Amino acid sequence: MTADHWNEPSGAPETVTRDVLIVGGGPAGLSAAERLAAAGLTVTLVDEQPELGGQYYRRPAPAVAERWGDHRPEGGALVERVRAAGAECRTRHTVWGVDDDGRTLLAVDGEGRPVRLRGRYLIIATGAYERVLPFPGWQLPGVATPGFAQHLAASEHTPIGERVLVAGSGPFLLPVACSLVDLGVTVVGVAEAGTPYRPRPAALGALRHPARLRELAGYVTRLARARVPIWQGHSVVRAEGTDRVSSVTVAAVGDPAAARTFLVDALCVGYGFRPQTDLARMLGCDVRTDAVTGDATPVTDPRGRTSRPGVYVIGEAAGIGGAPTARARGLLAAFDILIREGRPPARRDLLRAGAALRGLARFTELTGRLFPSPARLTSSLVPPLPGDTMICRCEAVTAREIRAVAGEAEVPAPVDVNAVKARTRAGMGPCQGRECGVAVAALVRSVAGRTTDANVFPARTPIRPIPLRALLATETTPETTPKTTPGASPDALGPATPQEERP
Ligand SMILES: Cc1cc2nc3c(=O)[nH]c(=O)nc-3n(C[C@H](O)[C@@H](O)[C@H](O)COP(=O)(O)OP(=O)(O)OC[C@H]3O[C@@H](n4cnc5c(N)ncnc54)[C@H](O)[C@@H]3O)c2cc1C
Repeated sequence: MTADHWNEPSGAPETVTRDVLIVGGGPAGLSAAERLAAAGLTVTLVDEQPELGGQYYRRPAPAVAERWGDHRPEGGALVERVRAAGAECRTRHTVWGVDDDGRTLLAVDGEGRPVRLRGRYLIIATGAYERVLPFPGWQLPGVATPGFAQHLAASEHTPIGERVLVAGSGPFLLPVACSLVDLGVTVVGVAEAGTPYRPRPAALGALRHPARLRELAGYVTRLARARVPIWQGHSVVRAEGTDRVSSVTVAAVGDPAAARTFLVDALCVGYGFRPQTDLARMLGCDVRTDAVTGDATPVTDPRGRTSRPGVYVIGEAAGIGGAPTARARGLLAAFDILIREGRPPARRDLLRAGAALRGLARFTELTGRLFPSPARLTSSLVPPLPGDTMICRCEAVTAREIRAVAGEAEVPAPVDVNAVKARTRAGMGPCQGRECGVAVAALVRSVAGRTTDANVFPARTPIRPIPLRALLATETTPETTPKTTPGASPDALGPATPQEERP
């Protein structure tokens, strides 16, 4: 919550009731909205950003679009189709919690006014977070994530620095390095913690995806032309600088002695993405821990159905797979709702969408085999971190402090990560542990004899900072006229999981 908003007007409270309520206007949410609105259902799509598009279809700033063009015009076209189909699009609307009834979403608009959102169906399409792992010096200005560098490049045509090192793991690192090269940046190297590009039998599966192979060859060729080395099996050991990062040391994973230091003015480090599941967890949808990634992932079927009837989780919020997978998941969820509403799509469309999702899933599986498992990377990179490494950047909590609390005899095993949070303040800052939660859990597990039953901190209200007045006004919000289709079938949302059982 933000105290500086205390005196701002919260305005007239409002309750929005629709056939379908979609949170997240990225490829997944937009694809679902287009089909559902075109079929005549009342649809409201909310997104906290000023423009729809999500991460992949992020709209360039108008001045950038005018001068440099739109890097993904198909995204703009999709947004136009969603609006033309009649979906109500509410940007600058941040969903921050779930009401006690377990089904009404609590949001705040761009002016700080509270808005309550209800749908006979709820679709959660909130996307992903970047996976970050701490290292000494990661709190320095100039250290960012590859996704942030890509945003600056795509929407602002602005390089994150002049001499940049890109590091971490995952297929996203190479396109980010290419975007930087295209902006004239000196990319000193790409440090990939795994060895995905080394020839081996598992890589033969890539031959079944020629378009992806061509894309990869394109990145590698562009980087080779710009003389950007790709160091496989290497990760960042530390970043140094006074008022901002000025050098970064990279070493072979597991062999810090063989280290090299590079002068930089920016460093981008990320280990791929992980699903953003706070809302799904607060709605009481079942989640499971993914064995490969270690992430809490909502249990969904290919149509996006969750354990709660009428609640769907789609796109990267349901599992990482890239923008085409996010779109396919959005489409399948829309088709499922249309079938339930007695407005089935053409059988041909249904079969095509199912086949597309299966094909994309095969590529995602292959990627998972070629790149190191995020769970393994976390447990190899985090435990050896020096004691003075800042783990929670918001609250300045070090690895030493977390180990000390986790190791105390009176803290019972399995260690509750919330107990560590309460004692150290790790995870209590504005990001609510989204950045450090994975590392805190890994550190707890690294303390002799300690285990933890959670891989991240549980989702807590509010999931985003909100004005205090919006919180107070939520108590008194009157019901306003619902807008659902005439003769609509009864509420698809099943009974809410009791509040006390919701995480
Ligand atoms: C920082 C970042 C940068 C990325 N850049 C790229 C890229 O350049 N190229 C690429 O191929 N992939 C990129 N990805 C991966 C990306 O997630 C795509 O695969 C794709 O955009 C996923 O689509 P989606 O619809 O599932 O989610 P997204 O596109 O992420 O859309 C989710 C939307 O939900 C909104 N949202 C989330 N929580 C709330 C809330 N509480 N209230 C209201 N709105 C909310 C967000 O504002 C966002 O617009 C990036 C991911 C991240 C996290």
